[in-house]
Amino acid sequence: MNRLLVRGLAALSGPFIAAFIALALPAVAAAQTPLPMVEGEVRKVDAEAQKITLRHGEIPNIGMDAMTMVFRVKDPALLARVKPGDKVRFTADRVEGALTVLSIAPAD
Ligand SMILES: [Cu+2]
Repeated sequence: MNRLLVRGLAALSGPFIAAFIALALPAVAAAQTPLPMVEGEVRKVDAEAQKITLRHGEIPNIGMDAMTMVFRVKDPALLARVKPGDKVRFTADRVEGALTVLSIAPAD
């Protein structure tokens, strides 16, 4: 490699690394911010379609008021823990454009 190119790369890599860290840190912080727990009641479970119908309270992180609606479920194993009529607490977020339940458990 010619010397000029090596010097050029060395000069660029410092700012590049700083920019990378500046961009990556907020993403890490965002990923670690816990989603708010939402109260709900299971209306229907469709394990085959990986969907669940929930009557839910307000979901502040996606700006949604209380209603009954169908969600996708991130992991079908979540559906084994709940059945229609159960009072639950869950987290939901928009994943690839679809409103998706990321965690769910029977309420105490
Ligand atoms: Cu809703």
